[in-house]
Amino acid sequence: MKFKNAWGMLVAALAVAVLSLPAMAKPYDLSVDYVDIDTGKMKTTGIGYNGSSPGPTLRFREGEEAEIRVTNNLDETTSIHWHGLILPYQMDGVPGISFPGIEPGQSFTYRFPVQQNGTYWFHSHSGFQEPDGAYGSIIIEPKTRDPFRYDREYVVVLKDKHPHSGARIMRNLKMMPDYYNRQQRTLGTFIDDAARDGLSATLFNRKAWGSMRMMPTDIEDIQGFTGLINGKSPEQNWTGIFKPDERVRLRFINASAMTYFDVRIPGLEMTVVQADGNNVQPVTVDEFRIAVAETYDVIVQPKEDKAYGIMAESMGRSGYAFASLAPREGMRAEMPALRTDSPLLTMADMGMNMNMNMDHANLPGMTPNMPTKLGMAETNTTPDMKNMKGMNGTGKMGSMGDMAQMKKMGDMGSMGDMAQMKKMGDMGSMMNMPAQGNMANMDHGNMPGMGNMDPAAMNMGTDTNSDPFYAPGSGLTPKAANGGKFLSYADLKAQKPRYPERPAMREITLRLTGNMERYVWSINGVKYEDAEPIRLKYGERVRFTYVNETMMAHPMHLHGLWSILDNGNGKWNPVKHTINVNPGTTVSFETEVDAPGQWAFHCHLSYHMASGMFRKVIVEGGPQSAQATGTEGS
Ligand SMILES: [Cu+2]
Repeated sequence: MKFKNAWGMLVAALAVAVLSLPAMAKPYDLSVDYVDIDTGKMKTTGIGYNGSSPGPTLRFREGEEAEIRVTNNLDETTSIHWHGLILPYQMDGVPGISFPGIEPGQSFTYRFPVQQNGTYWFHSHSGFQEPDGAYGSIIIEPKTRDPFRYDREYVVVLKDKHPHSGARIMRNLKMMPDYYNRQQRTLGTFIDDAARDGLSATLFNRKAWGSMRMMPTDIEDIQGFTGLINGKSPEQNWTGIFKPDERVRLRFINASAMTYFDVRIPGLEMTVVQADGNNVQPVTVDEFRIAVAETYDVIVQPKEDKAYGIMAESMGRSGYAFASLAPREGMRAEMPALRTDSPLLTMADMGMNMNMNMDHANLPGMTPNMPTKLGMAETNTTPDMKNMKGMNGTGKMGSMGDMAQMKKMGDMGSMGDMAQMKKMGDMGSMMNMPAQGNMANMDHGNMPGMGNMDPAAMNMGTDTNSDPFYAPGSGLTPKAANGGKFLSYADLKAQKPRYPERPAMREITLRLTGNMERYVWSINGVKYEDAEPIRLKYGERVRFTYVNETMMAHPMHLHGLWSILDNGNGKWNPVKHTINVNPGTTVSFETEVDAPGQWAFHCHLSYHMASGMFRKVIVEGGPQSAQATGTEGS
């Protein structure tokens, strides 16, 4: 009897022990290898996992203990960061912050408890291995059921594969920041703009861009890539199979180095159920924009026995990825026409607002008499313009880096000499100018005429901006291709709040800054190597506010701690790992400082991160066992 009792107790104790011990996940072995990347048109050597790029999809279940052994077959140091996973900082995979990295020929075993569920991804945090192909996906099954139904699922990983290696791209950008920006505006577009917006507005715009040393097309600083879905180019047509009426969960991951994609599936609505691994209250959209490093899970229900296209155009329209959802293998969806309405940055994206006082004195070529709308004559004169070499003979009006060149533009606008105008491809006749006398009168020295400018001509407030996460009048504000619903950050509401709501104890403002001329990207004007770490205290709640002073969107990623995006939904504010901050906007998030150690915090655009838009965050205090020890790295 006594024995039986003791035995019973032992069994019970064992059961408790077993229950409280996390189950071991199937251990993974990942080798980091040089791999061939073949997109059909482009064959390059890149970096991948287990012999391929992208690497495999790793599957875990919430509550398990993950074990992943990584073996470095490269001839340089490597690392893997588990993007969006909450884990001990020593397992976070950032060389110099979490650990020293994995030397060639060496292995490192990552072990961590899996404390969450959803769609995530992993990538190298060393050099430019990630743009070179070192990325893969992670699916974590929830402990209990998901609050939505689906019959099958696919990971859909987006990538902007460039023929140049990441290291080469970085060198070229440092030498010439517009090296890969091929959508240079030309004299032809200048004429078009003048016709549409008025010459004065166009001149003003060009001058302003010139002085910022940017172009209104600087939406994507790396063009010339091939968009990949699950490693396949549009021609290679990755295909996900479905049976009509099935609910298909698509786990979109943007593993791009630099590219935001606008994603749609013509003929299907998409119900967004998760963002950055956290379930959100379902919202049905026609299209969504996915910033670099973000994930969105959507559910679609194709009903017809036909192929549907997954279309992902880059935000700047310089590239695209395409794949099919089809009832059978070998089917290819019809690809929709590429949108040619390449967005142009506006004054709003410079953080300028037309209501602000601008420096009028320096604006060349405008007078109160200047008509703001020069009626454009029939377009058949346009081809002539293509032959124009540009005012200064460079044939590169578009690059317009400096004021000297701008002056010449101003001269063109003022055009006291109509003969010169004639030489320039007969602009006079193209531009239906009311009277040549008006032109002759123009005085470019001073500019009292700004007040007369038609704001609409400046792309300011022309369309009703329904997305509060873009500057009013921004050229980047997306529109759905079918005129329907485009997802906004404002639509994201947490399915279940992860943290109780409480006020933040302090606020840290981070200005996102850059100098495009030298291709330096920074935070508060200071690049990583010159910056002090940001210090947080374990247990506090901190509000971070980004002020984007650059004209590019930056996907900001804080490691180790969740970013609770303040999108005005209070306790339902969505919880993310990557927060996109558009040009000319201010975005806040709060974080519960619940993970001790030291963490990376950076823009996820590879070349912005590498050129200084990066900070180390040190969480002071917290459980002794997990405290930060090293001061390695800056
Ligand atoms: Cu950036």
